Amino acid sequence: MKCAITCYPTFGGSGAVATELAIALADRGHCVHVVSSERPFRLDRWRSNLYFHGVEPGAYPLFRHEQYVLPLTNKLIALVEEEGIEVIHSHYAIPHAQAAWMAREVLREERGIDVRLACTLHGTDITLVGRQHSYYELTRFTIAKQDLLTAPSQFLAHDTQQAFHIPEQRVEVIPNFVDTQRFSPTDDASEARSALCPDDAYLLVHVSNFRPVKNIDHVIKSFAVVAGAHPAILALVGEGPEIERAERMVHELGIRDHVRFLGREEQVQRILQAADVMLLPSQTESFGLAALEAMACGCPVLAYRVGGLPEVIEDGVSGILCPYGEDVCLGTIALELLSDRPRLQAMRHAAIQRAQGFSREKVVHRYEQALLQLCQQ
Ligand code: GMT
Repeated sequence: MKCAITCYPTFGGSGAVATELAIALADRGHCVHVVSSERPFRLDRWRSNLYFHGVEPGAYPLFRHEQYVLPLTNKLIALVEEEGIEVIHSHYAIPHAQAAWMAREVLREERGIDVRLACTLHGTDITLVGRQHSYYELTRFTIAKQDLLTAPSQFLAHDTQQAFHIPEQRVEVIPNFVDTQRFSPTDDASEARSALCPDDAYLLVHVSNFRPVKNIDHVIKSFAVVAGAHPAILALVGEGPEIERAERMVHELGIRDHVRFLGREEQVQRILQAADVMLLPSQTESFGLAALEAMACGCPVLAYRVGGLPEVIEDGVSGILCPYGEDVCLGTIALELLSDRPRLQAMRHAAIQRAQGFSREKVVHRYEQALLQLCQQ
């Protein structure tokens, strides 16, 4: 199969899934072209049948804003023509699914080429951005035009059907996946741990792109409950618009010395392996790839019971899910868990076990079958 995968390159789950899928499909012998504005952060392993194509945003003095969708569409048209691409797989509907649809229309009408379209919906393309008035109609139209639609959870599939009036069963649920070799527990996390916190302290971690949906203030408030009762360090991994607010907040709460801002981290598994628990009190998560990666490293996740998280975390077994908005409660629960080492240990094992069910091998096989079937139609 010859396929183009288009995605966001930035630190975030959709880019991570798209890139890991591209690498895994290339390993299965398919020819894969990744198309994005920059090289995606996880595209760090090369194969002879794996290519990256950067899209240069079009700038011209007359344009008030740089153009991305039009150069992306042109790039897709050229790739299909020149490389014989059979399927364009868009990740995150906006604007990738729109660009793919426009490319197909041009190719059909002018070149007689019928490229297949697949789109994996990831989360806020459906739950937030796509619902906005300025995006809704085109998002609805272009997702309906895809030959294959996938979502990483039942929650997002259902939400898509409801919000965009897509017939039931049109959205196939293919969960996100984790590379269980890279994200695995280790007996020797002492180096990473001692670099981050003193011996007797609890190490909590939060990984995200620091957008409002991640409720960073809830992360900090629940951490403050733990730090008020026991030596503890919070490692904040990632970058995004809420970072400054987080910095102000830890200063105001007097916990500046307990919080480490680590920024964007390519080797995030080292921190996850060293951490005791992850805090992920998001407003919503279609799936929570960051949670799955933490679990695979033996780091149980404490989150709110929202979105697709209950499909990943089994409450009380491989992590803990709290009612939405109860940040202090989340902090108290974290403290109780951290002070009960046998329970924490059991939860670590259960988290590792649970993550095995979302292994790359299992899930990529499902994508591969779905895409191959599409090419044969
Ligand atoms: O939809 C987003 O907010 C962006 C996206 C990303 O690129 O980080 O995150 C979503 O996609 C991930 C991969 O499928 C999921 O694991 C995240 O749960 C999801 N984020 C939200 O739903 C907020």
